[in-house]
Order: sequence, then C-alpha cells, then structure tokens
Amino acid sequence: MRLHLLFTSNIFLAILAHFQISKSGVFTHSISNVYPAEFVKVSGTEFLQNNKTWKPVGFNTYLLIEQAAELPHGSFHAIYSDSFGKNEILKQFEQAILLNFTCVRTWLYSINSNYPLFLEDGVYDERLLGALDWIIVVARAHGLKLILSFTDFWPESGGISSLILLSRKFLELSPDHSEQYGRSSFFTDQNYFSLYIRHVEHILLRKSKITGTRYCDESTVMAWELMVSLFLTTFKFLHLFIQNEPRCRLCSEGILQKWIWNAAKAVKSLDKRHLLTVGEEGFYASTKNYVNPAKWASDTGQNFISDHIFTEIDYASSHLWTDNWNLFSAWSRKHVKNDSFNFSKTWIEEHSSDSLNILQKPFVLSEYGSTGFGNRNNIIGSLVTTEDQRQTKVSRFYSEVHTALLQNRNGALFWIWHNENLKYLPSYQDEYGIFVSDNVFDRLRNYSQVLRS
Ligand SMILES: *[C@@H]1O[C@H](CO)[C@@H](O)[C@H](O)[C@H]1NC(C)=O
Ligand SMILES: *[C@@H]1O[C@H](CO)[C@@H](O)[C@H](O)[C@H]1NC(C)=O
Ligand SMILES: *[C@@H]1O[C@H](CO)[C@@H](O)[C@H](O)[C@H]1NC(C)=O
Ligand SMILES: *[C@@H]1O[C@H](CO)[C@@H](O)[C@H](O)[C@H]1NC(C)=O
Ligand SMILES: CC(=O)N[C@H]1CO[C@H](CO)[C@@H](O)[C@@H]1O
Repeated sequence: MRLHLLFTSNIFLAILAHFQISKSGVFTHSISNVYPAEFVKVSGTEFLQNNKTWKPVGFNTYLLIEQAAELPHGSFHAIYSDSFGKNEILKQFEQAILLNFTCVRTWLYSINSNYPLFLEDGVYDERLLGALDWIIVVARAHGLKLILSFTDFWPESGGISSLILLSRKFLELSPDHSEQYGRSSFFTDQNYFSLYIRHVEHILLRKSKITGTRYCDESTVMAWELMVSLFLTTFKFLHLFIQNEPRCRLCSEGILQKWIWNAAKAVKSLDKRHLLTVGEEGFYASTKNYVNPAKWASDTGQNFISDHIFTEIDYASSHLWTDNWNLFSAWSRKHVKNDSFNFSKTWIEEHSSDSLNILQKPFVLSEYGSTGFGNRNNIIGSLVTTEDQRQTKVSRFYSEVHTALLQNRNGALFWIWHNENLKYLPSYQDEYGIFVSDNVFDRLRNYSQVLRS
C-alpha cells in the first residue's frame, strides 16, 4: 500500500517534471522540498541514507542521456524524439522502484559521436546537460540515486580525447601534441590535469536549469567516479593498447596512484558532500596477480588496494568482465574452461575482502555482465548459441555473482538494462543488453530483492 502511494505520487511528479521541461524549459514547481532526500554517506563499511543502512543496488545504462535529450538519431539508430525517449525513462524508473532498485549508474555524456558533449573549448552541448538536469529531477522523484562518472577515454562524445582535441588553446600545446600523445601522457602531463579539473569544475558548479541547484549540492547524485571504464569495439588486438579508464599501461608503479590522489583532492576541494570513487576495473599489481584475469592486467598501472586507499576515496569499486577479459588470455585460458565462474567468485571475494578488511570501506561491483556465449567476440559461439541457451547462461552468471556478492553484503549494479524498443531494431548490437521481457530479467527481479536484504 505504501509502495502504491509512493509509486503514484512519483509518477505524478515525474510527469510534471517531464511536462514542464518539455513545454517551457523552465520548472516552476519546487521539487527540492518534496523529497527531503539526504546525501548518501559512508559509515565504516556501510552506506547510510537518512541515518539508515542503504545499499546501491540497481543497473547501468549509458543511453539515458540520449533518451532524455530526445535525440532524433540515437545509438543503434533509435529515435528518441517526440517525448519517446523521456517516456522510456519514466517507464524504466517506474519499473525500477517496483523492483526496489535504489541506484542507477549512467553517463553524463552521450556515447553517440553525432552528439559530443564538448562543442568547442569550454563549450558544452546544452541539450545534453539540460537532459541531465531532467534525469536528476526524475530520478529524485522516483527516489533513485545516481552514480555519475566525470569522463572516460572514448575518442568521441564526453571522453578525454575529445576534450584534449578541443582544448589546444587552453592548453597552449603545439600541434605535435596529438590525441595519441594526449592519451599516452594523460596521467603525467600537468596540462592535462588542469584540463581535467576544469572539466570537473564545469560539471560540479553547473546549476540545474530546472531546479537551480548546483550539481555539487544535488543529493540525488550518490557518487562521482573520477573516470569510467568501457571497452572499445575496435579491432581485437588494439584492445591491448587502448586506454579507456584510469589505466597507464606499462607505466612505472605509482603514477596512476598519484594522479588518483591529486584528482580526488581537487574534487573534494570543490565538493565535500558527495561520495567519490575511482571507476576502474580493479586489477591488482603483480603482488596479487593470481586474482587478475591474466598477466597483462598487472601492467595496467592499476592496483586495486593502493588506488582506493586515499581518504578522499570514499568507497571501493570494481568491474567484472569475464567475456571481455578472456580476449586477452590466449596464453592463460584457464578461466574460459569453466565459463569463468570460478574466476568471478574469486574476483568478488578478493575485492570484497580487501575493501572491507584492508581499506575498511564499502565495496560496490559497479559493472558486471555476460554475453552468454563466453568470449564476447566469439562469433561461432554467438551463432550456435540459441537465445534460450544464452539466457540460461547469463542467468547462471548473475546467480553466481549474486551469491558471491551476498557473502559480504556488497552493493551491485548489473550491466545493462536496455529499453524494450531496442530489442527489435535491426541495428541493435549489444551482446550484454537485458530486457524486461527476457527470462534473465526475472532472475534479476529475484536477486535485487535478495541483495537488498
Ligand atoms: C543516527 O543513528 C545513530 C545510531 O543509531 C544515533 O546515535 C544518531 O543520533 C543518529 N543521528 C541522527 C542525526 O539521527
Ligand atoms: C572451480 O572450482 C571448483 C570448486 O572450488 C573446483 O573443484 C574446480 O576445479 C574449479 N575449476 C576450475 C576450472 O578452476
Ligand atoms: C525467487 O523467486 C521465486 C519465484 O518468485 C521464489 O520462489 C524464490 O524464493 C525466490 N528466490 C529467492 C532467493 O528469493
Ligand atoms: C520490494 O520491497 C517491498 C517492501 O519491502 C516488498 O514487499 C516487495 O516484495 C519487494 N519487491 C521486490 C520485487 O523485491
Ligand atoms: C568442470 C568444472 O569445474 N565444473 C564446475 C564449473 O563451475 C560450476 C559452478 O561453480 C560447478 O558446478 C562445476 O562443477
């Protein structure tokens, strides 16, 4: 009953928000007092909200901002115009609260290269940031918290590369400071650090056009991540050389840690209220190589424990990408043999235990997903696997992961919940997508309940 009332008023607020922003772009209703939601805090190894134990349980979606911006040419050739995109979000959030999800992790930029976040030096696409204003209002109305990442290493959209390319004037760099140079020296060149901080400042100090609240004062945001991880779908071999998150391949030890610490201090000097984490996969340095998917992982510059040890980093998080990581493991295929289950279990147990016992911080598995046919680029596997088999395997993956997560009551956000319309688009290609109409989704229904307990 309570849930029902909450649900109804949420929908009303969300629709109100939707209506007012799409009609006039100005919000007259003061939504900030409707849900006097508090900032999520950390106490020991737990998250608290309103002084009660709270856990981030939910999903990832990188499409939210394109949907909210109602882009006419979205990713996978989806059309989000004429309120369709916004309505999809409202539907998804309504389902999310019925499932008792508490949290959504999403991007504050579009991954669609037709719609870059940065238009020119220091100029951001207001369509996208305006869409983010709307997402925040609607998330708040549904009682959902957001995890947002400042940037990533994708070449287009909101990534560091595009920022570097557009900011030559600000950086006063000569033409030989190419994108390639920028990517490889990002964590060591002070110019790039200033650029990163200028971007972070732009986001934190932005005032919502709907509520007038600065992002740094917006309690709907549970946490910021310094940099997100995503894998590029380029030529396989290139994966090894492309940095797409706090990675510093073959860097000498300590470089990435120094960058994380400096970035974290800078973020906290602007915003003391929000939680902060790194956003990395969580590889270990060679001392704990046995947890890594393969040898290459210990050369990324990451070191899960020392990356999260700073007081400015409030909680630890890692990702679990068995299907992607096996790509690199031609010389180390031990995990492939058993559908990666053993690997997943150890991965979660070690990260969880290091977070809770050594770092003494909460742990969140902020990305985990499976294709259901093993290796992501396993073309034969994907051809011979029926949809039923795939879903059974994905269900089993989720089930194993959730069992492992439960041991230590960690938070978790699965990868990735897409809206139903994509499922039927011929151009849709995301081996990780999960739809409400999938059997797999029922498992998630079940486990969200378990994870929250
Ligand atoms: C929060 O909870 C603790 C322990 O239950 C209690 O001692 C404290 O007074 C509470 N603080 C507030 C602000 O309610
Ligand atoms: C997986 O774990 C089980 C139980 O711990 C063990 O018996 C089995 O040998 C492991 N399999 C692989 C491929 O490591
Ligand atoms: C999952 O759902 C089924 C059917 O709704 C229920 O019988 C079962 O107890 C649930 N399992 C858990 C672990 O909650
Ligand atoms: C959501 O939480 C309510 C209240 O605790 C519970 O009754 C309901 O079964 C939960 N729903 C799901 C899908 O977990
Ligand atoms: C051959 C083998 O080790 N199979 C195991 C794979 O993992 C599942 C789940 O942990 C076990 O049930 C199998 O026995």
